[in-house]
Order: sequence, then C-alpha cells, then structure tokens
Amino acid sequence: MTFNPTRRGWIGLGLASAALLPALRAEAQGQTPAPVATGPSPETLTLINAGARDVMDLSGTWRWSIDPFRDGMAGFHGAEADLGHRRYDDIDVEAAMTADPNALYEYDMDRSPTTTLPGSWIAAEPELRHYQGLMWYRRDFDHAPGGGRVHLRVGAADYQTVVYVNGEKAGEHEGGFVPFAFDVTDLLRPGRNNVTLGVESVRTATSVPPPVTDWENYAGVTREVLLVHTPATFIDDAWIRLDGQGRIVADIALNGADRADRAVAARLPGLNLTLNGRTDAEGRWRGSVPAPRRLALWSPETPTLHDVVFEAGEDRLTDRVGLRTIAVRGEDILLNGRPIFLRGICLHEEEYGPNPGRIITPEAARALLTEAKDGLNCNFVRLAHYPHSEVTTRLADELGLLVWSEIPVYWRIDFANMDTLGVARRMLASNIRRDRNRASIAFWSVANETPISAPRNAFLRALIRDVRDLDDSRLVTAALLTDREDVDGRVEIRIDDPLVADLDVMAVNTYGGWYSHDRLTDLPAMRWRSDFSKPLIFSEFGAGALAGFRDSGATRKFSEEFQAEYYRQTLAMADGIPFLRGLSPWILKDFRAPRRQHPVFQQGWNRKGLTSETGRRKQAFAVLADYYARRARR
Ligand code: GCB
Repeated sequence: MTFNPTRRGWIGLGLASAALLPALRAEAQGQTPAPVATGPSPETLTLINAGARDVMDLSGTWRWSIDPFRDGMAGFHGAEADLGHRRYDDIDVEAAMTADPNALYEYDMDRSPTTTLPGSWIAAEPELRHYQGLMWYRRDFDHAPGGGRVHLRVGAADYQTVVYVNGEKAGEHEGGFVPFAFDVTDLLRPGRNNVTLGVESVRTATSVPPPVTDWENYAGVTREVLLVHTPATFIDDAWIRLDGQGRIVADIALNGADRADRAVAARLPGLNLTLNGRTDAEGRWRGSVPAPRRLALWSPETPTLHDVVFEAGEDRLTDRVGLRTIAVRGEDILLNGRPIFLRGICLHEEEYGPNPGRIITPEAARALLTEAKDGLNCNFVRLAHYPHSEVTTRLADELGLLVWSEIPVYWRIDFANMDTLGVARRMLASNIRRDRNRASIAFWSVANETPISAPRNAFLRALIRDVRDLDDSRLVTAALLTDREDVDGRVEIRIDDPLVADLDVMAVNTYGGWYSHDRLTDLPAMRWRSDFSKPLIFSEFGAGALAGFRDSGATRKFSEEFQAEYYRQTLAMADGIPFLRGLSPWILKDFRAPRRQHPVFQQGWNRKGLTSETGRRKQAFAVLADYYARRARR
C-alpha cells in the first residue's frame, strides 16, 4: 500500500525550476507519484475492546502542521523528504538551529499551533473548512517501562495515516472509519516520548470510498488515540454469541510468543457459565455450551446485557454483551425466532450543531440515538455509509436499537482493481471484528447503489464470502439499484439485481417523487416486483426540506409540507408491498454535503433530514413517528 495523492506532481510544478518541469510532468502523467510511505502494510492488531484495558488516552491537545505540498513525505523532486521538512523526526528544531547556524528547518512541531483531538480539522479552524491534503499531528507523552507490550491504537483517521514514534515508523493504514493498532513497545524509551501522525485526507479513484460521495470528508483524526498496555501474550480478539442451535459460542485469539496451548476461558458470571479450553498452535480457541433455559434475550424492547470476562493467563478482558438470534425465513426477518418489522432511520456520523466535526462523544451519540428511539419510535438504525464510532454501536446495544452496519463501497468504486478490493476487505474485516460482540448489529451491508457489472458482482461476492467466514450470526445485505417500467399504464419497479441471490435480505433506496417527476399522489399505486422470495428493506427514501420553509400547498420542493406529503405517500406505497420487512428513511438530520449548493435551500447541506442540523424537527418527523407508533402496535 502506498499513499497516492493524485495531484502531488502538479503541486510540485509550482516549486520546480524549468529544468525539472518535464520530469515532474512525466511523473504526474505517469500516475506514479512518490509514495508517502512505502512497503506493505504491517498486520494491524484487532485489540478488541481496547477501551476496557489499561490505557493512556492521548485525546486532548496536539501540535499540528499543515503540509499542502507534502514536503514532509517527499522532496519536491520525488526523493526522500528533506531534513528541513520531516515533521516526524525526533528532534528539537530550535536547539538544532541554535547549535548549528547553517542548519535550516522549515517546520518546528514543538512550536506549532495546537488543536484538540479527536475531531476533524475542517471544523477546527474556518480556513481549514475546505482543506483536503496532508496534516501532521504531534504530541509528547511520558512512559515508564514495565513488563508487557504497548500498542498505539487510532480509533479512526481519515483517510490514510502514517504513524511515527520517536522518529521511527510504527506503521501505516488506509481507510478512514476503522481502528488500527501497532505494537510500539520497542520504539519507546523511559521518560519523554513523542508520537507523530501524518494524515492524508485526499482520496483517489481507487479509494474506498471514492472521491465523489454525498457526504463531507471529515479529514483528520476523528476518533481517540490510545496507548494500550497488555501482557506480552494477550487477547487480541474475543467473540461470544448465541447460535441458531441454542448454544452460546465463544472464540478467543491470542497474540504473543506464548499463544499456543494456553488455557483460556470466557465467563458469564451472571449466568453462572464458564466456557474454557486451550488454544491451538495459532493461539486460537472456540468453545460452546448449551444456553440456559431461561436466558434473558436481547431485543429492542428488552436490551438485556450480560457481563462477560475473557481470560488468558494474566490477561483479562471484560465486556457487556447481549445474546439473541437473527435469521431469515422466507420473506420474514426473525429476531429471537419471531418475525420483526424494522422501524428504522438512517444516520450519518455527524453530531448535532451548526459546525459538526465528527466528534462522537457519548453525549453526542445519545442525542442522535434517543431521537431515533424515543422521538421516532424506531427499533432500527442504518449507520450510513461507513463504520460509525464504537460509542454509537455500544449505545445501540444499551438503548435497544438494531443496527445496519456498512462499509463505504459506494457508487463508483474501482471494481476491477484488486488493490481496491484489498482495501474494502480489510475495512470490512476490521469493522466486523471490532463489533461482532454487539447484539444490536443485525446486518452487515457490503455496498450502496453500485451499478451491476461483472467486476462489481465479483467484487461484492468476495466481500459477502468474507462476511460469512467472519460472522455466521448475522444477515448480509446491500442497498441496490432497481429497474422501472411502465406496464399497462402503471409504474412497476423491479428488483432483479443478480446479487440478491447471494444476500439474505435485499434492500433498495427509492426516491420516486423527489428525483423523478412522479406526482406524489401516484406513488401508492406503484407496483413492486422481485424475482426473489426474500425480505425487502427500503434502506433509503427521502425528500429535502429546509426547516422553516413553508408552502401550504405542499407543491414546492424543499418545503416542510412537501417533505411531509412525500413521507405520507411513500409510506402508503410501502404498505402495499407484501414482502417489505423494514424501512430506514433518509435521514435523521440534515448533514454536510459539499455537492449540495442551492444558495437558499442547501448551502452545503443535504436537507433530507427529519430535523435540521441543530435538531429542529420538521413536519415530516411527526408523520414518520406516528406511522411507527401505529406499526409498533400491529
Ligand atoms: C442516496 C445515497 C445517499 C444520498 C441520498 C440523497 O441514494 O445513498 O448517500 O445522500 O441518496 O440524498 O440523494
């Protein structure tokens, strides 16, 4: 994996002498910009539930230095970065320049301005609002060597990150929404240490997600950075769940030199249950026991969580988990064996407020999820279009909301590119490993609105196979595109994507009456047909409205009345689809979307929220809340 900032060569032109121009142009045209970091990505650790360990939270004040020309990554003619620009060096720049008057440094991390992490830079300073490129972050911390190992874990950084500790490279990572961790034990020294993160936010045609999306690219470090202490051999991954045969099944994977043939256990003290055994040569173990007869199952109505303790030698990891089953029978989705209708809503990872920075504190997540659960009467949320914070998925467990979790395989991914597939697979695996213990997660989705083609089908099938290998206790889905035809003067919408054969549940996004010229009153008469006998979810439908813009006739797009009427008619259409088993309309709250630039109605926001960005409810909010209240009583 390499950084691949597409415009690097052109940026370099501004700095180059005339003699260098042809070479730079060739580089820019040859599509092989100098890598920011080279070599294969070291295996990142899972470090499941790292927050429950002995950690030093590095959230708070960091120094930062903008690097729009990426001089800290490479010299302007493509070779190694010059000494004077290498933000990651373990050096006191001021002392070096004082000691040697000939020395030239054009940065000084110790004297750079400060910012607060986690949080995207776009919300931190007005002049960074539209900056996409490279940013360096640096902070010091104290370390007292003890036994065991120390790992540096980044909750999420958008989009590619290179990590240095005391000037030595610890690792690099691509993908903005999943955690990664590197063992930094051998890079630490007693006393003062420093960590430097280089975060590149630009995405290319081969990235996941691609550069063009309908949401804000929240550049920077958006989740917490932790130093995690573990014993020398430790529990890297642990997973417990209820299977379809009434057994509680646990998996443990150890990391470290002594991982083979080690005694391990998973205890559920509240249930008086212990599962134990010994790891195999790779440090893995799986065990199972019959579930107790009167096991309190997790559901949206009764989100019961049980304490669990995983043990391996001196390592001990605690969690709280729900136990439940989710399955499909014919056109029904069964939760704990009973058919369920999903009363959902979509969410982006964006907190309420006029200037969100993707800072999902427990309070921010609670404000969003309680509005879904208590305000709208939801039992389900679709966390679009990428893995959201663990804070959110843990809160969904606690509040009782089923979750659709997805990776950003969105619109125009480079489906023929094996590197792109590699990025998507790693992101999917990280997301699943991070959240397999969350009872709330019912669906892993592998794609959103991806046009059918042979490479796309192969790409998505590889992802579906991965999901099934990694987690057999949940359903696989994808938000698909549909075909539409006029049959005897009536609109017929067909779901005939060949991928449905590989999915447990089919899902479609539908915007008739908003993006199409259909009259809203014609929506209920539309007929939905599928070649497959599977449950269907409306994974999106929605219409824009600017909070406070009114039109009593309900004919003007962007009026609250139009949006409310759109909801009434679309819900009437939904009621007529016999195999529909759930809805997650688009979307809880207005969200930042740079492609939405109507100067009066949008101003850079997608206005399909049922509330404004600050949480003001629009008329359609009550339409959906009432509909769900009635549905819940059926
Ligand atoms: C969609 C996309 C979503 C967009 C939405 C819209 O189908 O999946 O990301 O934001 O439509 O508002 O157009």
